[in-house]
Amino acid sequence: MPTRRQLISIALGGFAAFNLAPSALAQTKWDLPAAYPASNFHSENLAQFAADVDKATGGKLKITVHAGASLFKAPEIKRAVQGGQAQIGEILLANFSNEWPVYAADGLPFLADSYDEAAKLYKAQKPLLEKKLGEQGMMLLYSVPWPPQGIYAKKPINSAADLKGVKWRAYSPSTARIAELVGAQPVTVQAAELSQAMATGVVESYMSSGSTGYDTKTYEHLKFFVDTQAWLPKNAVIVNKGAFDALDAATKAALQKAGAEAETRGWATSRAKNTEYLDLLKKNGMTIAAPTPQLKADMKKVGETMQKEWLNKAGPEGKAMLDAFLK
Ligand code: PCA
Repeated sequence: MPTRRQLISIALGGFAAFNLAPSALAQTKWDLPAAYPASNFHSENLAQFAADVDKATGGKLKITVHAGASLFKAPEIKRAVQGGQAQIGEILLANFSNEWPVYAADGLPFLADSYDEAAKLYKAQKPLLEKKLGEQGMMLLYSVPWPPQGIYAKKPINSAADLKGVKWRAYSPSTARIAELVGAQPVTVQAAELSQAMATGVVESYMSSGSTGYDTKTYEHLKFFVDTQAWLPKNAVIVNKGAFDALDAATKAALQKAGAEAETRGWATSRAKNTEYLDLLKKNGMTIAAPTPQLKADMKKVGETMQKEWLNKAGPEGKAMLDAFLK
């Protein structure tokens, strides 16, 4: 006859074995497609986020970051997450303005043109982003801005007239619209193909951050950067809701905590690296200039036109968001 103590230990042993087996098997693997190179600060932040999740869940949730548009091209990532081909992904919100203008509120020139303004805009935009993504079967995990956008060109740009007829790379509907308004020739090229497009002469000008200028070695092709600080578009990390719901409570909490930390870290890094990138461009032979008063006035007009157009498309929902931001 086993003693009472032995019985308890058998029972506990059985319980432990029963409990261990499924949790040892329960490793979940997620793919995270991202559009920018592994060395980009957004991608580095994603790598840190994935490592944090791994650590916090004791290896239960493994997220593989596929940087450089290696799994899906930038405009395809949102649909991939929505359809569950990827459980989580990083998108550029401004890419989706044709789907829903509010996604691209941060892509409007001179609406929010500093980190503080961008944070304020995010606050007004966030509840709407969460609602819309929710309706589409997804969740917003976090969002981080690119550094402020300036103009890369082959020659000094002193006014909008200097951009007439210039081959202009757009990454979003709004950057294409800017080209139309200044009389440049827009061609949509995502960051992953930008170096190639400059090398072959398809692109001789574009607007983006110092970050993308540095990532793509723009200094090898274009020598001028006008630091217009026109807007700060955001990347967003989105999650498929079904994939999230399949996680246990502790894993869900770990994911959300790591996401919140990645957001705080990302904003700080973006801010800190902005001047670093401009210094690196200078070191590599680029001329960095502040916009002339004429260019400023011209671009301000472009911004006003685009805000009007945006409001017409965004409707009452967009107006309410804008009012909340401007308050
Ligand atoms: N870099 C991305 C989007 C905004 C930015 O700064 C790009 O140029 O594609």
